[in-house]
Amino acid sequence: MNGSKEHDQICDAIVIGAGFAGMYMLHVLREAGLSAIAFETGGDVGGTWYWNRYPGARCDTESLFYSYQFDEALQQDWNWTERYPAQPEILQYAQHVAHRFDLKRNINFNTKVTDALWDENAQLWNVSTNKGAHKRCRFLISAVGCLSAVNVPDIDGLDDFKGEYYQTGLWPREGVNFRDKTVAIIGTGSSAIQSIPVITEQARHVTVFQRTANYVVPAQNRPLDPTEVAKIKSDYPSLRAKAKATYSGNIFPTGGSSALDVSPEERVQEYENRWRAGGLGLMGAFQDLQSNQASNETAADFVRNKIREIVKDPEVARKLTPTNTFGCKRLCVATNYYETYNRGNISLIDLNDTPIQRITSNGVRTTRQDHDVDILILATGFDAMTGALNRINIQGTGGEKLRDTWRDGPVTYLGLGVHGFPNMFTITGPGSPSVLTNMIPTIEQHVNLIGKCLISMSKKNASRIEASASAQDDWVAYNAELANRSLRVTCNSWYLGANVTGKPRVFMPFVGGLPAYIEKCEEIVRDDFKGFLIT
Ligand code: NA7
Repeated sequence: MNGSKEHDQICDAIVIGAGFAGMYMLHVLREAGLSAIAFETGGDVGGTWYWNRYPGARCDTESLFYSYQFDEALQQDWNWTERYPAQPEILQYAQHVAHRFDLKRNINFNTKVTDALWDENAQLWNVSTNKGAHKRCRFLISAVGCLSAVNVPDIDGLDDFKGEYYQTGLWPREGVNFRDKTVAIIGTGSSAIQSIPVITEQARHVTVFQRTANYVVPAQNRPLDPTEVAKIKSDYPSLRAKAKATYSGNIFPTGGSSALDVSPEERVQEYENRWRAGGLGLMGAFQDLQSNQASNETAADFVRNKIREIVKDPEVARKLTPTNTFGCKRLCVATNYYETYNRGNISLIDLNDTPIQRITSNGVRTTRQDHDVDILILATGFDAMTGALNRINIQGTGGEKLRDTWRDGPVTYLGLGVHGFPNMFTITGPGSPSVLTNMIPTIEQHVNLIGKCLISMSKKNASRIEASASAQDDWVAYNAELANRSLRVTCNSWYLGANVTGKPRVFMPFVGGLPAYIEKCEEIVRDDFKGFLIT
């Protein structure tokens, strides 16, 4: 669609982003009879899955649950082929949803929102884009995603490299040919860990530059069996409800209360069962793994032993063995990650022993040697949770900039609204469970709440909503208190912003679990959106 044609029209809502959050938000707004458009930087729908096309990219949540549940016919009709969906299949699903609900007619693709300025007199947001469009709307809804602003680390000489250069989070649509090539990969988070086994199968040699060893569990991915799928689909409502009642919105069996309550043999058997089952379920083996360091150590040791069993070269196994708290950084789920280090065409450089000095025109120079390569890949993650919003010039009442309000870390009420930024909602914003949960159901919960709020406002003829300063302060303090009780604050994770130079160290997602969060949201809805000032 052509944004400039509608220059003077005021729409009810502008949605920033057309990933899974933006698409569903558009649908809900339209169903509520509101006029809405979306702006999307990418050339099509899919959000983070549009950009993260690196080899091996796959979701770490099971496909039958990493999907929308708002429309029964949709969830019955769509057929996933594998236990964990690969990136191309997730994009096909996004396309299917966009066509099924005719969403694309309201989405401006290849268009980045640059500014959003609140006009208190008119009670409207003025939104500008890099295409020169200027639009006004009553409500600004951020669906920018938690992991969408790519983090480019401050490594000297990045621009000097003369070979092929890629970032996992901005992977070229046409793909990359690794045949007979030498490759350097910087980073060992989920993106690297998924892509390294696939790239190593194709390339001549791969050199991995690791700053922190991560815990990696096998996905145990497999094609889905039609009988299993039919069984899940016939029981979808109760399985979805069950998932919603768990800490992370996933369907792993709930573990015992403490890893220390059972014998060492029973404990290891529990870990072994979950390792064999595959995926993130190991995190839920016992309920105190993120609150009791001694319990946590038992899970950490279990994975460390697995690494020593799998990796044949003891020195490589040593380097791959994580020393930090298990699950403190996001647990990585992959296929054949540790096994790949038994191949002859891969080397692992521990940056703690030999730091990178600079990137040269030919490759990576560490304090020990030059590693000349044909292809350099940065798998260095994201400016998570706040980066995408802070890169837009968002100004609320009195011209206050969001990035200034968040200078010392993000502050929100429920991760949904920010004091000083009226009529702005942030889907899965910092302060909500978001990245600690299965994202699509969590997105739906937020979008449904925003939809209810707008319908209620329209019934009351209300035009302005803003998170109250006191409700926001209380929520921020509560979140910080819970986070400080968790072992999750003990390492340099992206949850804390620790991966981005200069970013304030604040635990950004709500750590109290999905059930507690949903209960709080339901309470505020019952209480006429308590904590928000509606006028
Ligand atoms: P992550 O998980 O943030 O991983 C980034 C990796 O890059 C991680 O190993 C970092 O080491 C490393 N890194 C970052 N900056 C540097 C520098 N300057 N030098 C060397 N190494 C560096 O991002 P991913 O894209 O893999 O995954 C993000 C999420 O997407 C993931 O958790 C899933 O939820 C999906 P560090 O650990 O900071 O020492």
